[in-house]
Amino acid sequence: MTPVSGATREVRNEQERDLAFLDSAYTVPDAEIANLHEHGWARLPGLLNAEVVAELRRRLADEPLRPLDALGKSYRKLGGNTAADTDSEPVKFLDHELDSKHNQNHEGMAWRNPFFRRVGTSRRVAGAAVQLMRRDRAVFIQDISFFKPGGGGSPTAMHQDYASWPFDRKGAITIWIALVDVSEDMGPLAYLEDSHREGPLGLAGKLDIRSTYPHLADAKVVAGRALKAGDAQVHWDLTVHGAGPNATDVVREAYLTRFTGAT
Ligand SMILES: O=C(O)CCC(=O)C(=O)O
Repeated sequence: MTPVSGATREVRNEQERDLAFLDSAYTVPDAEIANLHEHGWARLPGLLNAEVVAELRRRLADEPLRPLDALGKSYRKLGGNTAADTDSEPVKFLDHELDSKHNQNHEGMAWRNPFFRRVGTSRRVAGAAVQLMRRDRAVFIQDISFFKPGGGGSPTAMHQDYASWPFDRKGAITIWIALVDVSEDMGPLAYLEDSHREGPLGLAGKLDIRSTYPHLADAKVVAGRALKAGDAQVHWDLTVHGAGPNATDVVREAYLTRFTGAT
């Protein structure tokens, strides 16, 4: 057994005290629960405190980034002809490999690292999830980060999560937690209101799903407002969501946890 010095023990005790916040309850306002069920999204201001946010950022910095070849090919159309127009340039698509400003992710930390598991399954975070889902129990699926680079980080195209993480039933939620103060020009997460009432719309990649389903062009874009570090937003697996570009020089850091229903 490795001996632990008094100073080391003191630092550990300090960290434990900071993380004890994770054992505190977060009471989700009824209006936010109702908004999730009626309109597909909710706000959780102050879900995490500064100490937990700082520890998440510190630990994420030690985690490997998800490799590019783990990402689905993406299909934002860059230009070229249409299928009917064979004389002009062939159609070209932008994929993650060609987009130096794409979102960067760390994935599945809680499956291998007890610190992230503690956050994801904490009373604070998982307790909020069950209130939001109006369930007694929920199953923690995974955690993932979304870091949007500064200096023109690419937008996140409007999409549903369901196609990327399909289950035998709908009804999973994502809790998207800001790890830095996010201004409106950094690409905070936005939603198409009421879009959770759509069925599964399929994989969108980098293509805005509204271009495949033109009726969604009329849907109201909601949220997408400034957030403080530790504030969170929530959406269903069928809620269409995306984010604008990051026009600032600061990386837009977000940490996400997903939960699905348990019978
Ligand atoms: O943070 C982003 O830009 C995208 C996040 C996302 O797609 C999600 O929350 O499922």
